[in-house]
Amino acid sequence: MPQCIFCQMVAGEIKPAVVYEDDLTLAFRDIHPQAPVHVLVIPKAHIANLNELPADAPGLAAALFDTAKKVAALEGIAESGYRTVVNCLGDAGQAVDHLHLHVLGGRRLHWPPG
Ligand code: DGP
Repeated sequence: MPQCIFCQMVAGEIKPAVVYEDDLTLAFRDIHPQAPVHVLVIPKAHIANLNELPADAPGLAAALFDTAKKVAALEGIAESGYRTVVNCLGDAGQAVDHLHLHVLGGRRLHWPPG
């Protein structure tokens, strides 16, 4: 899906600020950070949203969270605390139709979110 901006990043056609990468996932800085640390973790395969994450691919879900943990460690927020968020579809405000996991930290985060 070449028109997907996150797929273009995976393909190397757009170069985000990459924090971590492995065979299954890519992690890069959000262009509109909402916290001192705001990194997006995506599957390299195009999956439009959380509803589309295959039930028979538990390894991919584990890989996304494993990368989020690595990002937190690399960014120095693993011990102070951080939040992971997946926005799914309209009411959640999902703006990019490629599954992504926000990793937010580096400040006190409020609850509930807006
Ligand atoms: P969401 O609302 O969960 O779909 O968040 C999408 C996020 O993607 C939003 O926080 C901004 C980020 N984003 C959108 N376009 C780009 C881009 O071109 N580069 C980067 N690094 N982030 C982007």
